[in-house]
Amino acid sequence: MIREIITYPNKLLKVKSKKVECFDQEIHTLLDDMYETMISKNGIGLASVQIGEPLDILIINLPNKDDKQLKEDLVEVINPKIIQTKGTTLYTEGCLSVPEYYEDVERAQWIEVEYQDRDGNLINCEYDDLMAIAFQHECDHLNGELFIEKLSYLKRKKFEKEWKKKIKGKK
Ligand code: Y12
Ligand code: CO
Repeated sequence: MIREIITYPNKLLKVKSKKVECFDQEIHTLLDDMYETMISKNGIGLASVQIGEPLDILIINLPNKDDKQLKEDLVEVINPKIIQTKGTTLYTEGCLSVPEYYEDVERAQWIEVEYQDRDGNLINCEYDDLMAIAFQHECDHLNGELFIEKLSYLKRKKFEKEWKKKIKGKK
């Protein structure tokens, strides 16, 4: 089922997500809903809190070398931990909860992570470049943080002014 995506400045986006303890059908349905919702909005990453479920769950589905976004490349991540990071990289990020806004953010270029899959199996792996960026962006959601919080003071001020104007125009 396609669910509604919560957008900034909804306070739920600031909530710290909770650890998943039970890997049951409810979690599987939530993961399926997240995938359908993300694809329906042309997204490549989504955290469950963005559809109103503050749980430690995120999904990432990057396009492949042929620019095709295949479901077989979908990564479902539950209870993630970033264990180690290396280097830095700059990327112009976007977020389905902050639609039509993109800005450069600096993050680690390489990460070692640990998480569980939909059946509770423990996974340990390493990611770099876009996958590492997406993973860090989505983990921030689980901590109640958005990429706009990483902007400089002046960029954030400009964003807030533009965003208020945009929201007002939609009322
Ligand atoms: C690198 C950086 C950040 C991420 C996090 C995941 N971000 C997204 O999936 C962003 C998607 C997005 C899609 C949009 O298109 C539509 O909504 C149709 C979009 O444009 C508009 O809102 C008009 C903005 C963001 C992963 C990797
Ligand atoms: Co986001």
